[in-house]
Order: sequence, then structure tokens, then C-alpha cells
Amino acid sequence: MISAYLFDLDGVLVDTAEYHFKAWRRLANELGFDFTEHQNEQLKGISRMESLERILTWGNVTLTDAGKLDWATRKNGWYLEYVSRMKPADVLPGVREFLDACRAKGIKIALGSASKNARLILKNTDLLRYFDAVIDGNKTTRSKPDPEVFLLGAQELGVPPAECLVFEDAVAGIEAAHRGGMKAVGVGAPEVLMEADLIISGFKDEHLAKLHSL
Ligand code: B16
Ligand code: MG
Repeated sequence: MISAYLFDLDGVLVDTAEYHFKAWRRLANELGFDFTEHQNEQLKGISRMESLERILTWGNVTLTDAGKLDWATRKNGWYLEYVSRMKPADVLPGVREFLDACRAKGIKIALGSASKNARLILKNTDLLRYFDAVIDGNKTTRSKPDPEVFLLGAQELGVPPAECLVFEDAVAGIEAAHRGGMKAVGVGAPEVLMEADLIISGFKDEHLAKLHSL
């Protein structure tokens, strides 16, 4: 029996990946190199500092720890310029209706995101009120595919992991759910998310009807 849904944020409820890409690209450009949208795929679901490490490797740039913190803070400032302009209309299609339906059925709802800006994004898009628990990058110490973020979510909801269903757009997030003993719905491309128990292209998808089979 599934009694709780745990949602990733970026790529599932909102599309902030594009803002992350623009801000990271600006950082790379200011450091004298560039990277592609294809490379950016590898940053999805990955924490801010881990993302920076990967980007610096791509550009063959070495920084001190203080330098890394400084550039990560700058990137976050650029990212926040986009996020601060987000509105309720920026929620991905079908998400609000799906969350309304979850609430009506009495399903508990938690967020499980790597982002330290998750609360601000939920507030600006008027999604915060749907969540019984918000687990974000400020509450976790280990990145997905470690299951910490989802196990904390289950704990805050007071629901055993076996009764939780995770919605994720990142491969690392699907693995995190499974390692936590939870089933996972992949939101996105089947060729990327083949480890998921069910794959949907979004919340307007006819596959949503198959959720009850999980
Ligand atoms: P921040 P998610 C992740 O969000 C993003 O996919 C990833 O690109 C980003 O680096 C990470 O959050 C940290 O975000 O810099 O805002 O703390 O998919 O876990 O909701
Ligand atoms: Mg994501």
C-alpha cells in the first residue's frame, strides 16, 4: 500500500534546470571556458558544490577551497535572479491538479530535493502549502544516489519507506529511492530512466492512471 508521495523539485514540479544551466555557464565563461547542454545533463540532481567540482574538471580549472565557495556563491546569486521572478504559472503542466488530487485522497506529500533554494521556489510558485514535509539541501549531508533525502522525508511524514513512492527526473534520484526501499516513478525520457518502476512524461500523462498498479 502506498500512503505517501515524495517529490523531487527540479525537473519534476518545476523546470529550474534551465536557470541552473544559464548560471553555471556564466560561471564557466567568466573562468574562460564553456560546456554543453549535454554535459549539463550530468548535473541534474547533483548538489551545488559537487556540480561546481564537475564543471571545474571540464574546464581544467583549479581553485582553492575559498575560491570554490566564492564562485559557488556567485553562481547562486545569478540563479536566484531567475528564481526570484518565478510565479505560480511556472509550475509544470498538470502538477497542481495532481497535488490537489493527492490531497483529496489523503496521500501524504513530501519534497526530497538537493536544492538549498527549494523553499523559496515552492513559495514563489505557491506550492508550499501542499507539503507535509520539506527535505532540501539544507537538511541533508549526502547527495543522491544516497537515500538520505528520501529516508528523512519518510521519517518526517511518519510513513515506512515501503509505503512511499518517489517521483524523480534524475537517474541518481531513482537509485536513491530504490536504495531507501521505495518504488520510483521516473518523470522524463524512458531511455534515461529505465531503472524506474514506472515512467511518465509528465503529470498530464495518461500513464498516471497506471500509478495504482504500483
Ligand atoms: P541549489 P533537485 C537539484 O535540484 C538540481 O537538479 C541541481 O542541478 C542543483 O545543483 C541542486 O538541486 C542544488 O541546487 O544550488 O539550489 O542548492 O532536482 O534535487 O530538486
Ligand atoms: Mg531533479
